[in-house]
Amino acid sequence: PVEIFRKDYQPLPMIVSKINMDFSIHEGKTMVHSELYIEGNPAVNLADGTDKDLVLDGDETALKLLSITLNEKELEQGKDYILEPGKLILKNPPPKSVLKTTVEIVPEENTQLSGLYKSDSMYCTQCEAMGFRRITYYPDRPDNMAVFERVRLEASKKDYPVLLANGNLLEEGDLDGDRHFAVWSDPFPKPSYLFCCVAGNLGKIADSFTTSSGRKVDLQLFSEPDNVHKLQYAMDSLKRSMKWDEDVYGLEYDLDLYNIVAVNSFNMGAMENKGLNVFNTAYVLADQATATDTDFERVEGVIGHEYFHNWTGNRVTCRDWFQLTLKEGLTVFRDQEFSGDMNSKAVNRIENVQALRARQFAEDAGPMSHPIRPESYISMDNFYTSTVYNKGAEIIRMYQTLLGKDGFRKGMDLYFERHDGSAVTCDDFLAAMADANGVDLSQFSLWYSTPGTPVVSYSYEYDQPSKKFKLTLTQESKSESGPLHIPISVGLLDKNTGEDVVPTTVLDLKKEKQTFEFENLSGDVVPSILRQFSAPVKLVAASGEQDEEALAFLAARDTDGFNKWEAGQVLFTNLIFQVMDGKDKTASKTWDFVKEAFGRTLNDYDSKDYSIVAYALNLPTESTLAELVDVVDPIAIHKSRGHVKRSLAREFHDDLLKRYKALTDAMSSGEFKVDAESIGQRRLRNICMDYLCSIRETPQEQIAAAALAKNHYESATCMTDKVAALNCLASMDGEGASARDEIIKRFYDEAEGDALVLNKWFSIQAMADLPDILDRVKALKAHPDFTLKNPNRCRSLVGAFSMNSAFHDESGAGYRFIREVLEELDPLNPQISSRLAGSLITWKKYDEERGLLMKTELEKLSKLKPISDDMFEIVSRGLK
Ligand code: HT7
Ligand code: ZN
Repeated sequence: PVEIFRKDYQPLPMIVSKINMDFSIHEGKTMVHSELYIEGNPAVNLADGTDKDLVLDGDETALKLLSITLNEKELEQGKDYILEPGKLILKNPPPKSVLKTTVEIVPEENTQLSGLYKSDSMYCTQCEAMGFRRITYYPDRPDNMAVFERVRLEASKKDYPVLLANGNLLEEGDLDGDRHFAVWSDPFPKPSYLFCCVAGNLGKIADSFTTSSGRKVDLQLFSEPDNVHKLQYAMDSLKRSMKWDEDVYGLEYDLDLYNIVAVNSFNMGAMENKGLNVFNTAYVLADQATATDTDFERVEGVIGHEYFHNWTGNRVTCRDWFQLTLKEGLTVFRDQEFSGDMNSKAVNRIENVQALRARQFAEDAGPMSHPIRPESYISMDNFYTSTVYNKGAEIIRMYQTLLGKDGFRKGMDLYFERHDGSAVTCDDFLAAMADANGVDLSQFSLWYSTPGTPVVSYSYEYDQPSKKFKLTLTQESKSESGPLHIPISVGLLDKNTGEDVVPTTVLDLKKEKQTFEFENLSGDVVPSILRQFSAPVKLVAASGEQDEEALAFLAARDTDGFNKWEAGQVLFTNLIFQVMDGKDKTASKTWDFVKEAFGRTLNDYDSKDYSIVAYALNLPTESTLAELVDVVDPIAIHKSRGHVKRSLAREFHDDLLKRYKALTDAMSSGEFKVDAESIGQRRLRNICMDYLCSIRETPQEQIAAAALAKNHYESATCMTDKVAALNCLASMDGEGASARDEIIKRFYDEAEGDALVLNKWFSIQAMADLPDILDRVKALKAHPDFTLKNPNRCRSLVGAFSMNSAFHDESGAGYRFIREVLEELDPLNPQISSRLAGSLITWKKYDEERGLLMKTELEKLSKLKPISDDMFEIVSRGLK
């Protein structure tokens, strides 16, 4: 395996400026004919006489080269061109040449799902990051932007009546026998990773959107015919996204047609191919019977994300793959803002920060830690990470926090003005932001090169005589070029009245240690620091202990929705760790603070922001808790979190039941809606049920819990409630076992083979809290509906189990099981196997015995022969 470095970037001396393609699809064999129009790169001045070779990428394991000509002359291998592993080097072609190649590929055998492959009965492509080289020989890098002038597809009309590619349809027609063809043309120059074509038997829904300048855009969403009725929410989300981008950024869609295709087998969430997005079915299909509220939320977010890429990614793309965050961080930020505007901003922020802490902070604390703009990679597919995406989005959010919304918009306008139609770098983005606002962002640029999560510690004092409040902030990071520029949003609340006496103010923390003074205060205050989570840092008290009285105050009164929630979470966290340390919680002041906050929130019937109430009652997740300790004992975390949950459930049993019943009554007559209020009501009612079902120590309690959850399931009118009930039941044992088994079976039967519902059935069982869970997971792996070939199915069982605390059973059996699965999976789909291997590489975070067991399995994996580059990279980093 070869390591590629950012510092080695060189522009291409020769580029392809135009390409025509012809796909002739036959069962078991597809012929791809390509015509590449080659010219000297105008941006590169080489001295006369210097050889200008054209290096074409081509994966020899996928391509069989049948013919190659240059300007209609057949080429000789060794003389005119050289074939190397992964490359075809064309020796010094004259400028303005036309290279024609014909290759044979076998999509039916493509289990990697990169290039042209078959997902059930449909052919589709996935080219990002380096899939195009598995379709034809080509400079498969994002700085080669070409016009795909004619893309002709030909296939059986009966089996593949729909033929799609990027851009606009030029021609279509019938051919001899059962065959037909379509020719597509995309006027916008694009890199090869945005190429797409699809051939299938598809149903569709169609609609249109009229842009602000009055152009009508046709919108078509395709899926297997049986799923067409689940496409409407995605269509509505697409229209909302188009409107939002016009309203917020003044960005209009540019083609006359926008197509989306849903496919079952897909490695990631979706792909923003120009004018022809491809979506994992899990992120586009949704209806009341099969999708949870979280699924609906995700569909809206991912539809928005891929649509927003049309400008941030497609019109302006990345010069090289090290710049991936240029398009991904920015587009995640845009989709987060869109979702916040469509739903609740506070809920959205809480959910995004929870995800960041659970996944990105964990990644940054392990061997895969890298800056948002990585310095090197072996397999680029391994760098589609939470760091590049989610931390990248936080960096973009910080620009907006520092420059204000108007300043940020000015920067975006200048970015498009300067770079529309080109492939650029993160430095270009930063320069546009700086120049548009006349500010120096050189210190801020360190965020692009600094790995790890910075720690910001705080201390403060109020000086009564001078009525001054002093806040001292200190930063610690892995930056090798001095301190970072960190925006810290702060508000001050009057200690007596709870009023915001100093509204949210952005402090520029630029030095290692800085003191900020607030003057003319009328009395003592409580600071609310890092409001809205204004920077991706860990905030700690310099003294090592947070003032719990202040936290309780903020949990009750902070005007910043995020910090109000956060204060409660810190109290929960403190209590869980006290229990883990064997402290008697009833003797602890923290327990009193937690009880007070929990009871007040639960019994707040005035607030209609049900989701916020629900999140305030929810304990921090096990992965969030794991992030906070130096040595992780997942089983101990699981136990003490469970203990706190049960204690709260017992303490507030009657209140929980009352709230549960009140919500049941309030919701009983309403029709199903996916709006903030309805989602919030379901979320809160399901949390009440979850707490109530956690009380099951005695046989009577087990019977009561099972009855509640079973009744919840039986009266459910939507998937959200069914899943919530099954989640509770799946972990029931003793007297609850028969209800558990009955509902597990019913859920399966009611799924009627629906792939997305079956994924839930697998994952809920894989995450259950049962003593024999590993045997159950092994049995599920042998289930006829299980296959390693479908990434969603694989994630729903194997991925879900790797997040169950039982994965870390001290026998090491969980680790062994994952390693065995990965050995089977790696030859089939390295992108998925290497991702799942992430569950073993964090061994240094665990106690010595566990760590050793994990490391042993990693060592076995490293000896896998053959081993994919993807897996090799993850395992070697994990063993370093
Ligand atoms: N830009 C897309 C990335 C993607 C991808 C990358 C590697 C392998 C398979 C993939 N499928 C999609 C998704 C996005 O961020 O919008
Ligand atoms: Zn993206």
